[in-house]
Amino acid sequence: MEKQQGMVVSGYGGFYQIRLPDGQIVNCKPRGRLKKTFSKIYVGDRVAISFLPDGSGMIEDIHQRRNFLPRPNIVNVDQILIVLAWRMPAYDLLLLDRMLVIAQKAAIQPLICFNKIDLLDDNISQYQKIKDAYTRAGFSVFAVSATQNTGMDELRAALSHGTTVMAGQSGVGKSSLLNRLLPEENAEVGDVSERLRRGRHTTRYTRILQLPDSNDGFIADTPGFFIIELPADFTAEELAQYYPEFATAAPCRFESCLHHREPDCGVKEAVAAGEIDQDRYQRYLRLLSEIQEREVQYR
Ligand SMILES: Nc1nc2c(ncn2[C@@H]2O[C@H](COP(=O)(O)OP(=O)(O)OP(=O)(O)O)[C@@H](O)[C@H]2O)c(=O)[nH]1
Ligand SMILES: [Mg+2]
Ligand SMILES: [Zn+2]
Repeated sequence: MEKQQGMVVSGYGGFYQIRLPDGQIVNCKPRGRLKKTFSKIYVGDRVAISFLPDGSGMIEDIHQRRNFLPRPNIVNVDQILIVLAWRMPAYDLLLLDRMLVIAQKAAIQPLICFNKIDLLDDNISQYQKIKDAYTRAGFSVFAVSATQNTGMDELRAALSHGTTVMAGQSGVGKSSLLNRLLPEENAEVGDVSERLRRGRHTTRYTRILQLPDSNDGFIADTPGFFIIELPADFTAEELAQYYPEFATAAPCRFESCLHHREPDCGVKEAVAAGEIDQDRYQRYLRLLSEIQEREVQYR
């Protein structure tokens, strides 16, 4: 039987929507035997399907995954656009650092997107300081407003190739950005509770859409979250390797230096000299102690 290759663009209730190379979407069910060999099918999976007489399809094979992102749950992505809001809900830089670390461990290129920049008011220098810290660390930072349609051209250019997944707290404006990028889509947009200052989990399912004027640019909208944890297999020793700016510091005396209590630490010297952002370093210590506490617990 003839098989076709495609990509899982969404899935719920036991059905998966598969996009074929020509753009056609086919509603599919997985073959029973797949459930035994693979625990789950994820959005982003590359699959082979066969057609049933009624026009629906059957997922026959799931191809090897390039990478796996635990949260939001998606596979085979090239970039993660970490979306924060300037206000409502207020940005959380510890959450940002957590996501930057998780993305790098999964070998996914992170991009940082500050949305609701129209709410910046007279805090421009505060924003500039944050932007500088992350830019100097080597990350791309975008400032946009989905509602005012500002900064969207730069963002669009950064998303034109490969698959980008948007991730961030509920209410930061991921679906609003999607609607700017794909004006025909009309994704449901929620409001932010006045009392709690956070979103209401409007988006329920992850789905991948093709960007206009692009052959191979895809964007995924995902449900928001409140908290995110470092994966359980994260070690204290590897954490620093996901802080690119630490690599610019002079070498430490000890090769196993965690840049915390050790003497002759190049990273601490660079922080003291103002070459590495003090706040980023403090948040690094927070994550380090979190991992260390966990390691003690499970030992
Ligand atoms: N002021 C302002 N409000 C915005 C902007 N972008 C989005 N919003 C508002 O923020 C609220 C939440 O937007 P959504 O797009 O639903 O947020 P989301 O990230 O998709 O939320 P979840 O689906 O719950 O994860 C809506 O009321 C939007 O109108 C912006 O640039 N500026
Ligand atoms: Mg949404
Ligand atoms: Zn050190």
